[in-house]
Amino acid sequence: MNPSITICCDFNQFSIFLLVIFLFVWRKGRVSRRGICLVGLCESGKTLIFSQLIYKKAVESFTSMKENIGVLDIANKGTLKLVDIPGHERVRQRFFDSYKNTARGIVFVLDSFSVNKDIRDVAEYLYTILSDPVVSSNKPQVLILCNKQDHPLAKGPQVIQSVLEKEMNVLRNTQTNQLEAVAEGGNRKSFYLGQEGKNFEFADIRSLRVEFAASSAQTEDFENLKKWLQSVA
Ligand SMILES: Nc1nc2c(ncn2[C@@H]2O[C@H](COP(=O)(O)OP(=O)(O)OP(=O)(O)O)[C@@H](O)[C@H]2O)c(=O)[nH]1
Ligand SMILES: [Mg+2]
Repeated sequence: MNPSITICCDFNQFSIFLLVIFLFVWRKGRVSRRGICLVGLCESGKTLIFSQLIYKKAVESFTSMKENIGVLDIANKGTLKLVDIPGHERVRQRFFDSYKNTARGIVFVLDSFSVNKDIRDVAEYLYTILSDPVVSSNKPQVLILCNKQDHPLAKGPQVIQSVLEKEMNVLRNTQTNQLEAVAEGGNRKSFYLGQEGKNFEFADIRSLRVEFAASSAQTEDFENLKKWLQSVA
């Protein structure tokens, strides 16, 4: 046989071998990630959601300063590890850094009544999470949970999505301008959330699937959240 053909075959077999190894390691990493991180500003309702889902009852909660961890049984899909991350600005990044690598999903909880007032803080925290290098690399599914829907003046998920997209757009422009000013020789930092040349939309974040849903921890309305958990598990 022609030696060059032999080398070519060996090379092809070696590439397939590498691809199989890569797929195996990638799938194993994804399968072994069973965490669901509950994140969001203080008072958005994370701990009440956590206690309703894990203990099936409301426990009186105060501003959390440490995480809560519990196990969720998902029908026919095994278990997920639910982690309630405190929303306090001083500690939330530290706790998120400890659990983000294990996240199969991230539930970003917001208060649908106070969202307009807090829109800058909500958008900043969400932006930090979505542009986190570990998040963009592991690609957990993301649910933006519009909680406190029982409040008579609560905004619905569609309205919240559009307000949040506008705010994220402003934030992205500010951050991009800052990066351009700081970068040496005008070199832009490569990471960009969404699509360049158009206004920010969640659907344009190619590496992440971001969905919106409504809930009320007060009235135990978790229908959408439970459907999402079932699909993620
Ligand atoms: N009306 C209403 N109140 C809610 C709902 N969810 C939570 N709350 C109330 O909002 C307050 C804050 O809820 P927590 O669950 O402690 O908020 P948290 O997100 O854990 O806050 P941090 O621990 O500070 O990050 C509590 O008084 C809850 O009872 C809801 O769906 N509807
Ligand atoms: Mg809490």
